Amino acid sequence: MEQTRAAARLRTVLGHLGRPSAGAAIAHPTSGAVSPTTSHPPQFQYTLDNDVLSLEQRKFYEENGFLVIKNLVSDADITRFRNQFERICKENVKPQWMTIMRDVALEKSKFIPSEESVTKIQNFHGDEELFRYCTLPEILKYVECFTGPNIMAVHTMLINKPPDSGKKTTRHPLHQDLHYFPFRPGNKIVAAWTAMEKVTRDNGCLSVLPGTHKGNLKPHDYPQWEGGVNIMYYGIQDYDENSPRVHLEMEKGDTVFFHPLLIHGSGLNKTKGYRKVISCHFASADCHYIDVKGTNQEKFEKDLTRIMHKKLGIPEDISLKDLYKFHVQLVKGERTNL
Ligand SMILES: O=C(O)CCC(=O)C(=O)O
Repeated sequence: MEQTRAAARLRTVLGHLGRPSAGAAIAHPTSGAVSPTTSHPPQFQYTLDNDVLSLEQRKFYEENGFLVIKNLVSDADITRFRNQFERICKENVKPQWMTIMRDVALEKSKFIPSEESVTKIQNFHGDEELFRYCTLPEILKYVECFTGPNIMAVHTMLINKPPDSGKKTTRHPLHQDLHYFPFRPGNKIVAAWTAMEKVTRDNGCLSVLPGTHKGNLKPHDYPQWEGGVNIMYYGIQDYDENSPRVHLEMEKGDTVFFHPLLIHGSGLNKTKGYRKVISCHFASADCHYIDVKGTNQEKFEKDLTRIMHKKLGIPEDISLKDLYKFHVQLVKGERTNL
């Protein structure tokens, strides 16, 4: 019964995405007929009133916790992000505060400064060229539909998923991004994730469990994977196995916006190429900080501050909240709170 309901739900989501089954390319998920209006205006919890999203798009996000906007970021901008990424990997430029990550399967002795040895860069707010992504008007126009007019860029990443070595370490376990954030409410936080090239199931596109943004923040821990797991790749053990999963195959420039409680992850990169995406999490400047001590997020706080201490010399006893206060950046409106 549960499985039948799940299958029906998956059909509905795939119908919205404009494709007949999981694995096929997404058609235009943001277009389509607007549902007939009813005499009672719908009550929305996850999106704000403005004239950017159609009624259908709002309903889709409310119901599923994500929304794909096709062809949002230009080829010219993506080329600029790629070029800057290459300069960073080759160590031609060394932006401040950035964390460079390498796959757990890469042997230290084989390291040479190149794109092939960097799986992810985090916190690129110190790099003017990459940070342009977080200020693009076409991105912020959509972000405002979730956060309102005062917008902070709170976390940035460029992910360069390498070809899998056979150890399956290129998977990203299912997780909720709110686990990493010491501020609330979650409904005023949104991720923008832009494909820098075609992303498919073969090169490890994003997988999402539609509707899970309506649940709570679940306990996260490192999965017990035989080949090892990358640092900070926490996962959820307790999720409904029968929950429908949607693989977001996207073209270069397509952007998905998603809620920080949406359960998502990404698969193995089975190709020989490096799958690149650029991403920023945004939050309303009206959000408030929370203390994560005594919560399931505390382990992450300890891990992160240990790394920041080792790599950047930041005091080890700094709280997650203070770490964020220090690096979040206003990108639109006023810094009211965060
Ligand atoms: O791009 C990916 O592979 C997944 C990224 C992701 O979910 C994350 O870093 O939170």
